Amino acid sequence: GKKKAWSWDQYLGEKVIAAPLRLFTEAQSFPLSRNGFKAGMRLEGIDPLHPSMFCILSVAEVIGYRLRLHIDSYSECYDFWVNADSPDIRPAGWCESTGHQLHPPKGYNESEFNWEKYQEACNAEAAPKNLFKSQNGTTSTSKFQVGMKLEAVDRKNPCLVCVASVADIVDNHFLVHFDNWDDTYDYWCDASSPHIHPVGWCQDHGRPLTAPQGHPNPEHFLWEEYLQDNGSTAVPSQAFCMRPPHSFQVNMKLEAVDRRNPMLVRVATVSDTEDYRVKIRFDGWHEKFDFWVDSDLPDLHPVGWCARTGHPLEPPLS
Ligand code: MLZ
Repeated sequence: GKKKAWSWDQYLGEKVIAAPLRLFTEAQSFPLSRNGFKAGMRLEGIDPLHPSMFCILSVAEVIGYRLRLHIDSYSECYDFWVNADSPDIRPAGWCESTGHQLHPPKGYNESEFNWEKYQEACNAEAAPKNLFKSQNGTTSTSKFQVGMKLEAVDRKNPCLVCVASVADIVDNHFLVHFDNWDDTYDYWCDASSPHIHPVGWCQDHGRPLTAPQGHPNPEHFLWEEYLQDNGSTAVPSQAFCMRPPHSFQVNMKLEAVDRRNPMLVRVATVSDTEDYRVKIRFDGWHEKFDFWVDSDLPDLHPVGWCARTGHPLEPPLS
């Protein structure tokens, strides 16, 4: 007989429960608009491997509400996927109008880069401004200022809390940079992030604080001395407003991007939880492939997201 297509409707039941919509962030939930981006359009955006850098990107592929972006003049191996409402992408001219440095493609001079000439040279159009989501967050960053110091989790080495600075601010997000390290550890977050703490937090919580790289006396790092030597100030502690833990529970079903092949979205299950993280298992996969992610990762979606946005969904392995 003919095999019926896989569907959530048949898969869900008394013991197979979809994670409720209210557990997801706005960026994870069903989008309110269509994805208007088209292959070939040019834009500006953050290089995910160097979060401090804004580059020229082209839309390489559009699937449903997702985009594969290419960093112009670099290898396709650096291409990456985002949702169409990502805060990490901006229209042509955004860097100039917000005082951010734009890193032009190889072969172009930073000071001479001109969008109009570039579009002509590539015979490509810039993505129209109305395709970008206007970013209107609820958490205020007004107490965070560029140069201020804080203590932050190194998300590549999550057991380390390190001396860090606010390196950039865009809308309600800011860039966390680790003092004397390169920008590959940097990340963007808002004031509600569980990964950032005020100066003195480690001491108050009996945790070791990792000093800046090359600090002369890393075992005896003193904030007071460091702030004075650098003429810098601490982010005021009232600026931090850590969000409450998520409410995902083990066994809840959802849709999640495959990290190894990020063009794919798979049927997935929450296999374990922590306050601010969930462990993801792709249905039918061995538990050894489980992986932890922050619960607000924009690559997690409610059941039905693929169907709603016109994206293929990879059914469970059987
Ligand atoms: N083992 C790593 C740790 C780097 C920690 C950086 N923290 C911002 C290394 O030494 O390269």
